[in-house]
Amino acid sequence: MRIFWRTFVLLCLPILTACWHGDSSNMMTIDLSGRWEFRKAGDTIWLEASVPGTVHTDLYKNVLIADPFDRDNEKRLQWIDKENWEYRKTFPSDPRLLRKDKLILSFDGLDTYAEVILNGQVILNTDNMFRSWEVDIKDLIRKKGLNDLRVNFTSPIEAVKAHYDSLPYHYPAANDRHDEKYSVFTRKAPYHYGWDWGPRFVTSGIWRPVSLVAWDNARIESLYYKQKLLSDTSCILDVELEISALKNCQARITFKIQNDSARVLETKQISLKNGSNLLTVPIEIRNPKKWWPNGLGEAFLYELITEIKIGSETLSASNHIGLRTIDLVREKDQWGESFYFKVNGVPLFVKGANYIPQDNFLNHVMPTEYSHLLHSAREANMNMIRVWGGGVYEDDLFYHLCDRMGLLVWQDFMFACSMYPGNTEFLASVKAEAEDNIKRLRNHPSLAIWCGNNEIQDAWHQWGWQNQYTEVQKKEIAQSYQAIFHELLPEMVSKFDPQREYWPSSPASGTTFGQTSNTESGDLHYWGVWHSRLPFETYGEVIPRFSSEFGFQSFPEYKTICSFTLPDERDIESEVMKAHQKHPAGNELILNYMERYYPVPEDFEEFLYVSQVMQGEGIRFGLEALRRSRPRCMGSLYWQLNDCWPAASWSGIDYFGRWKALHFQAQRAYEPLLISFQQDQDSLQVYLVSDLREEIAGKLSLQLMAFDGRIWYHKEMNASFSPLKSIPVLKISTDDMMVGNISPEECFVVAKFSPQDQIVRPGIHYFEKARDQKLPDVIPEWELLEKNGNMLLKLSSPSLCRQVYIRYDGETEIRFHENYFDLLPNEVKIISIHKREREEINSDKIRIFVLNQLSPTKPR
Ligand code: BMA
Repeated sequence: MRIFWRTFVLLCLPILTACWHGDSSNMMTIDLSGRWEFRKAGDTIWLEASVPGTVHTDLYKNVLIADPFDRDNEKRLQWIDKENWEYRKTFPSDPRLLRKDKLILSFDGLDTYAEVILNGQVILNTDNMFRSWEVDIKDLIRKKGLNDLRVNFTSPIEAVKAHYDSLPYHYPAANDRHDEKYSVFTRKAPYHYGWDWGPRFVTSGIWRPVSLVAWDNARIESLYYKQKLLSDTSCILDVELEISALKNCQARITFKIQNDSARVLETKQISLKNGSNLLTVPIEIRNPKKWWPNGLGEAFLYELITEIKIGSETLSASNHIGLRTIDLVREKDQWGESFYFKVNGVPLFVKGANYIPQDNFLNHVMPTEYSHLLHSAREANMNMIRVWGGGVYEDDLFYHLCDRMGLLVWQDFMFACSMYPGNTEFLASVKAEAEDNIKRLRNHPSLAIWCGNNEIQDAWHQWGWQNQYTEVQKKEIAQSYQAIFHELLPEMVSKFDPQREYWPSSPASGTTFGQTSNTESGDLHYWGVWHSRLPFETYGEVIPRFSSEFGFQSFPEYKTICSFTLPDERDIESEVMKAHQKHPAGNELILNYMERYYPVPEDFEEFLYVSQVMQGEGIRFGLEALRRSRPRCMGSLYWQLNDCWPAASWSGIDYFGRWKALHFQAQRAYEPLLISFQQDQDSLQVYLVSDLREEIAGKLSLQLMAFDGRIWYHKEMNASFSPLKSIPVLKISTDDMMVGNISPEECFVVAKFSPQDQIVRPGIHYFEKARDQKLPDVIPEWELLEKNGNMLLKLSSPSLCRQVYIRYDGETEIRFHENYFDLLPNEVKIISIHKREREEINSDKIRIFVLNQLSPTKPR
């Protein structure tokens, strides 16, 4: 487990959350999170517990179990989810609370089957991790002395087992991806039951904060800024408010822009009646500043304050709002039907990745980790993150950071890779879950689209799931699917967030049940590479309209592996390493592809390195192919951005936040201006791909160079990057270039664009796979430099060095600004080093890997 400091989290969170949570001075909130007690049901001794938290993390903190992520401990901890667990806390009655008219106990999240008892009385039963819950406790709270609050969790397995066993048929379990036998009945994060990149820890616990909330007169239950119109001169927002009032009263409502010296936009008198009040107030922002996704402009946010004055009391709420239009454009064209997002009228090529929860134990994810991960996405030129449907609806902080960083969010509802029941109770639970989360997230400008589920439609129609059922059963299961993803969820989106698009399943070719994915319309998950073992080259052949998943695994770096292994377990096939490789064919597939494309090192650390090089270069090839094919394809979300534990996986950033080769490669492939190559039978085409709105003109120079630096061919021409386009600007026959005695295994092409070489990275093309290249037996020369207190690493080499990986083996956690790059002959590269202040870098601890110099490799 990552080390975590609760005090740090507790100190930071209020500061961070206060920025965007509504608050009102007539309201009083007491946080009941923090220290609780827990025990296994039936035990007599109570132990210390933390809220938010889970049973697993509380057991670990009490030293009752070993670190769940260490070695193969996972398999020894499977008993935890078969038990029932009890939590308790006592708290005094604050007299100021008691004086308020209304007093509510509020749970932001309970995982999952909980019975809540206050002072001996059952006040709540829950069955959905994704919901928030409130109970009026005004009459139950003790006027004097301590209150006794208990939350008893039933095992999520035991809670559904009898029901599961009694059914005449079972819902399809997702092939080899996870064991979800019992999960379909439980509205709980699907990945908790194990996935092909994550362990099985079926948690229970109070996973989000608990508080007491008290108020007089009235409370704002929900606030929705519905954008009616946005032009360069005006933005009209309909503010839809839901206010609970405790009596009939007159009030004055005022809207202000905080970041414009609290300028008042609108103020008016309103009447509230006892009970629930719905009202809509239009407001106008003149000469609005628009919100833009990363790469197209500033992600500008207005802080809007809503105040309601009732007598001498004021209710207030603050929200950060971004003004932008976003449309999903699906129009017939020469390739079928388009599928792209238009933001403020500008067609956006989506660049991003799929996001999974950052930990199996969500209380371990610190604000700094959210920030590091999303900053990393932004640094890699991403503009969209897909919150994948097998995890959770993320924390407010996640969306808040996405708003600030210009990262659009593709938001799945939390359903993945299985069919679900459609009985009334289940549908009611999903309905409440959808309402809670849509209302919570709809004001975020980053939120681009709601999507029903991950892969279920394709799975039902194409993965052979139907074979096991009778016609009647098939009909029944399909009807449940229809009810959830084609009726209930779209209805909820159009009711509570009517301006956002709903897409029933990712992938899909249309919005009708049965429109499975294809390359002509909608989005596609392309798993020909990896799951179907097809070559990386197929990334250049299968061009979807929007690629929402494709990926390839690698191992994390050595330091990460050391965090969960003992020295003698550092072997791909050791039991412990296999316990951290969740895809059944994972190791074999990595090896199989490595044999096809790269030298296969015998040495463990070099093997890890080559696995990352292969993933990075393979996916980069795919990313560039998708960008080259703009506007036919308008999106690339690779699988996957991050990890939930230290393991082999498809991620580009590992569990500790360390960038793998893939993240560096994605950063390059996602740059706004890209020089990219397409090799055909006997020619090479150079593409200039631009995501910018203005034309960039200059000179393109192209050289064919031997690995030792000798130039064999040279060409220069005027060329320009056309706004928002991908244009093949040059086509040369390979015969024309490869004159003389040079063979494809010993040369490459480099294309540079001047005078914009500061913003356009040279494009490099190889004719042969690394496996077959005759790389010179060199390693870069390097030295550490210090400039204005910053540490730099200077590297150079007379000959080409392929995939230079600089590793720091010291204690200090440092990051090289660039890594996993090709060093061109005679190039001098200066890399900045990110480290914490005052920490020393020991040059003896720097180690360099290159494909040129691997220790003995496996014979072919
Ligand atoms: C995708 C995802 C996940 C899975 C990944 C790798 O389809 O939706 O279900 O982890 O493939 O197999």
